Amino acid sequence: MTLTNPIKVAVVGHTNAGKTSLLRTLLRDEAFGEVSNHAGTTRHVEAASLLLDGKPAIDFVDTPGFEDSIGLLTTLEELQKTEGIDRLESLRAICQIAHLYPDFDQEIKVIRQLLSNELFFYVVDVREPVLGKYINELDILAYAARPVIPVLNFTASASAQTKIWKEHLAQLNFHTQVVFDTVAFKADDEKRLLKQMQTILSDRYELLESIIDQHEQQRSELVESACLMISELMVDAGGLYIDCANNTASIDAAQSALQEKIRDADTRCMQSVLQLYRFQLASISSTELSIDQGEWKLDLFDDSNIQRFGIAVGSGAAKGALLGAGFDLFTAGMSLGAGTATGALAGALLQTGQRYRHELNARIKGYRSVCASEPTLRVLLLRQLDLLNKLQRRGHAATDALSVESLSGEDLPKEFQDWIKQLHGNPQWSRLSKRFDSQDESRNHFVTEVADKLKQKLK
Ligand SMILES: Nc1nc2c(ncn2[C@@H]2O[C@H](COP(=O)(O)OP(=O)(O)OP(=O)(O)O)[C@@H](O)[C@H]2O)c(=O)[nH]1
Ligand SMILES: [Mg+2]
Repeated sequence: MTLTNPIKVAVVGHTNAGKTSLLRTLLRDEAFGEVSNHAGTTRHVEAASLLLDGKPAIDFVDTPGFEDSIGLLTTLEELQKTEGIDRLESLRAICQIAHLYPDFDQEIKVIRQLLSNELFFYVVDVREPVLGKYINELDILAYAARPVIPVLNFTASASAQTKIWKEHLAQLNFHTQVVFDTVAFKADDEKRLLKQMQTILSDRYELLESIIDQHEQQRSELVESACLMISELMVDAGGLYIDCANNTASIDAAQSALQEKIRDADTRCMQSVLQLYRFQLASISSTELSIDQGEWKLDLFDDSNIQRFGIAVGSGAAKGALLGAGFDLFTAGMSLGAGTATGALAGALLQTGQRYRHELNARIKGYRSVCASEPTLRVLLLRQLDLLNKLQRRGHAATDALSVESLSGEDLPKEFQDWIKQLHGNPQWSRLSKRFDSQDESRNHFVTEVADKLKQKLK
């Protein structure tokens, strides 16, 4: 591709329409500018570039919102009459004598951008009726005689009047409009916006095509990397055994150690996935959240998690008291002793004895081993997958709570049960374990296979 200057785009519109939010989403940057529900949040022009191969490809400017377009239009018309100048010249004139119009301080900042950019995105809050002030804003944009793409924002809202806006805009000759909810992100909408730019800026076709390609490539790389991270987590958590002596204190200590290691790995994975998708941990915060400041709100080993995720309690271990504790306990001998978990232990042993024969045989009689139970691993995987699904659809302008929902076990690949068997049979695959064997190549093969299946499961 030959080197070209970046495309210069000004994002304009009524105050509070979501201009800064649009840029946050397009730039994948939650920290860009300031976003708030109050009118007049952006007081100054702010620039940022969308990069292609590390170089600026589109230079965006965010602008303050129009507040008094009716007054501004009247003033511009007066200037045209008194000075005998045309519409474009009246825009230049008002910038030169800006000090005479302190009330239009914000609007004149916008006009300066109208004069120095090659394309405008006009952001519309489609929850609003098509009022005269918006038509006036479009009139002022037309003075600059540059192309405009109306961007219909808030389209995912229940009160969106998208159709009415489209009809009105078409009547005003704006036939190339795009729907783009900055919070409920859809990759196709973003692509459509870039395609519209291609039709309008035909000499920028190649550059825009490269941006579209880059977006697609990045998107598939992100999914690939995130699925690998989640797969690694499952292998690390599922293959981890902690040995302990056959007494309550020792078993308790082993359970705590197991929980801590798996919890940490789970949190680290969640944080890595958030970072991969460029969501800041600190920005995701609320007391109601499932994720707060990069921490899961609901503990993986919390009973209610298993219920929330609607997991069928089927296995012998799961039926017993061990379900709540989120781990399975194995013993080489049948001298289980009296304890709250006795029934479950017996169930676990009877059903899993075959599966873990190798493991069990390796135990010295009287010693035990704890590992994460199948329901726990199910929750672990479902939560991570649900988060990933949500991040794929989350615009970087989103400020709402990020939470995982109850999913049914059906959302996991059908191979899940078999994976757990393999993991429990291969403790040397877990990087959390003392038995980890970095030379075991079958681990990589397994991780890739799981990641591929997880990718297919994504919605
Ligand atoms: N639900 C939802 N909220 C949005 C969307 N776009 C913006 N918002 C919210 O609307 C409010 C205004 O968004 P901003 O991006 O600050 O709007 P702006 O046009 O830059 O506003 P000014 O700078 O004041 O002119 C904020 O509370 C945003 O979180 C959207 O598509 N959906
Ligand atoms: Mg703003």
